[in-house]
Amino acid sequence: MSYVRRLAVLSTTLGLTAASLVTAASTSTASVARGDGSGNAVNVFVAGNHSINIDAELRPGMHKFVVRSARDAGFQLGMPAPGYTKRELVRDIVAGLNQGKVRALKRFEANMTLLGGVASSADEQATMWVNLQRGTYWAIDTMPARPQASKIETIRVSGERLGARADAGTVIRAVGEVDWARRPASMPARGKVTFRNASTDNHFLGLTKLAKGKTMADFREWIEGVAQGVEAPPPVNFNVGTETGVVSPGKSMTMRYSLPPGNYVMICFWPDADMGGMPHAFMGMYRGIRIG
Ligand SMILES: [Cu+2]
Repeated sequence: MSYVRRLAVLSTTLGLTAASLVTAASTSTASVARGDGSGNAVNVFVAGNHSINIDAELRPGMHKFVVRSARDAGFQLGMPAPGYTKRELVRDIVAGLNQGKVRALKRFEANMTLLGGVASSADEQATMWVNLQRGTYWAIDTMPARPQASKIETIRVSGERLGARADAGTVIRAVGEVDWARRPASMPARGKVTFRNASTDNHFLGLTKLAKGKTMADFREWIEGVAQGVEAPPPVNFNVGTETGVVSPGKSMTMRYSLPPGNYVMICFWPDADMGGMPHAFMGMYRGIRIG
């Protein structure tokens, strides 16, 4: 299950109470980085038992991660703070993200710099580009609700910087605390999308398709209701869409995507530690975007 679906399910079943919705009011400009669009290819395989096969040594610079998996997987890259252990990470994921314990969520966010990720399946590989600085990183499959420390792979990034760059494609930015930049209003049905987190909180970019005949007004009504504990069928199809992994403030990632044309909702369900774990979507972190 993807982040969007898992966190949407979690959000709508926990019966979290919502504060009033915040309206996005910010501007941005889309930009495209120059480059050959390739990057240095790193092949990743996520096994059925969630262990990750990836180069343990990489050089700094732009890397293209080609992720294949034996089944549905959520490849995520992060950089741990010095002293933070994989066991602590697992404990904080279980308590913070799955059980909604705010102290664990805060510990997780204080100790992990998140560099993004991609969802893949047995039928469909995923491709992402991330610019890595020197340091120690962890790669994890976020699919299991209870990950194992032994399945988290360590990657050391050192040595001379590689020169490669990558095309950014469509650039989507998170701004403020829990806002999407107002532009772009549309993006192609396939290509590359860069999620740039220019905000102060962790976020992921979820794109989910509005059901036939449904509008953003329907979506707003639904999510405001859900935030108040009102159960109703969503006006979106959570099975049609895509999402990035989680990206920390000041970081960005790029991924390849291909989606059926239509009207989509850009959304983030990441829990807000300062709001008792309330999903960002309940705080207004959604807006419409035309795809195709
Ligand atoms: Cu968010």
